[in-house]
Amino acid sequence: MSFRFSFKERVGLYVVTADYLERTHIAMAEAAVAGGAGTIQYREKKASSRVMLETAMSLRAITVASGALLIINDRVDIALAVDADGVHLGQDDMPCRAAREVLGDGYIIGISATNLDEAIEAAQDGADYIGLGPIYPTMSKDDAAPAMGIEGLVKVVAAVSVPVVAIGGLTTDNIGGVIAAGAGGIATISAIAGAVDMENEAKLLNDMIERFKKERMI
Ligand code: TZP
Ligand code: MG
Repeated sequence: MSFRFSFKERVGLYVVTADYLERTHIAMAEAAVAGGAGTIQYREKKASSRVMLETAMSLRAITVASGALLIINDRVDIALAVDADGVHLGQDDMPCRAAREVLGDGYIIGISATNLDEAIEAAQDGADYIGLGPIYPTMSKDDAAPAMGIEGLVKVVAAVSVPVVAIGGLTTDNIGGVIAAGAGGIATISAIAGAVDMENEAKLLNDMIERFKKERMI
């Protein structure tokens, strides 16, 4: 049985794992949770369902041991099979309302949006959070939409009441502005996969996110 954790409280640093820059899903997730990441998303576009299931089971063990949330990209069935905390669905995946029918209220459903209209629609359809991006240009997604910048993020934050998890080109150099603009979480592939020491980078990012969120409340 899954529980509906408070995504808003726990999203924090949201690390999206990928076979990218010679990193593996498992290595990224282990380093990320050791560095304090609150959420791990398993994002795999090529592996067979069987391999996905095995990897997702390992990620479930890593996230349960650390108290991080596990979100499965694209695949509602894999999320159910490993008792993940939720799914992350894009504009071409199972629609939010259909996923809710399958999963019920006990699972987190995140929806990708690349603009204001998609974000508003996702929130109206019952998404628990919006994955918004790319904020800045990214190298890790071939078909990424044009970067929207902080202006695009500000508009979405003002229009929806669910947390907005920003993604795309986010690093220690720019997350201050992204959190100040109202992002509820910071999602990244490259900042972790591209780091020499992934755990240390996760810790740096996580500490910054916590500090910037506190400053935002003042
Ligand atoms: N969606 C928008 S950008 C992106 C996804 C999945 C890739 C992640 O961005 P980055 O720049 O590697 O952190
Ligand atoms: Mg998808």
